[in-house]
Amino acid sequence: MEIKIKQVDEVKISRYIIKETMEDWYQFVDSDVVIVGAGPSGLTAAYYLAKAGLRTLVFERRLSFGGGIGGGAMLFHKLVIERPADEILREFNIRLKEVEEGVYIVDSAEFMAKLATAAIDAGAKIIHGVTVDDVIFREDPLRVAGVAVEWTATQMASLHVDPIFISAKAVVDATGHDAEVISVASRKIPELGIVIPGEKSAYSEKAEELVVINTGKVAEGLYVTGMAVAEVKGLPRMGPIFGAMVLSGKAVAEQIIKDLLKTE
Ligand code: 48H
Ligand code: FE2
Repeated sequence: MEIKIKQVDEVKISRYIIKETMEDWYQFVDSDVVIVGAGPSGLTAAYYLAKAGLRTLVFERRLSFGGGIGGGAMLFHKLVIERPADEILREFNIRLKEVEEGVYIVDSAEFMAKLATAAIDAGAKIIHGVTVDDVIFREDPLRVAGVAVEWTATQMASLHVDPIFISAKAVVDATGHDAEVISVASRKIPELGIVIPGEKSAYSEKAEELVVINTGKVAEGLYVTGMAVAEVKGLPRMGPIFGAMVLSGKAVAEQIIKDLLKTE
């Protein structure tokens, strides 16, 4: 079989990549929404926000999608989902096995891949290998107005490199257990009055609903979703049941859409 492969030299390869990358950064430096973390809550939020037409940028520290989804439960590659979160997963064509009425098992690789695909297809931009290590704030009125970002690799090498800034009308902390963005905001902007009680031990039946109910705005321009909600609001953890993560992602998106697009 004869294969005729188009020839592209190294200079062209480099130029195309540099130009296209910089065009993305140039465009997204002024975003509607910045989501920090591409775990289940962040990706679900990204899907609904992008679908609503908001310019949505996701920064993910690692070179992968899905946050805690990939590790499954103690590396067992299955997770539990409960009603009504199954409706969201069905929207992404993720297959569910019903093990009792309203309780489902999902395959972790399928969950990660299809959730990321849904967010990207809806129009969200996801950039890997970037860590958010600070926020931008403004006074009158006091608000969070964006984030400071750095290459994860630069951070790992402990190099003294200043960040660049991305402005956003809404910043979403979807960083999981450590609530990294809200933690830095509470420490460096005490005027925001954010006190972080920390996550409590496991109480699955209660934790799922509490996380969803407590999802939302923590300060002007600053929102919380997913496990970060438990950390910021002092709620129990739930273990490898992920319904609340996607429901929380959807809830934060709905709140932001309402706030930014002034819809009901
Ligand atoms: C860029 C960052 C930064 C940063 C972190 O941990 P995640 O999966 O978060 P959630 O809240 O969507 O889902 C939580 C779930 O995975 C979980 O742990 C559950 C349900 N636990 C229950 C229990 O009892 O333990 O994803 C967060 C993502 C990760 O991919 C991080 O790499 C990323 O955010 N991230 N990215 N800048 N500063 N901090
Ligand atoms: Fe966890």
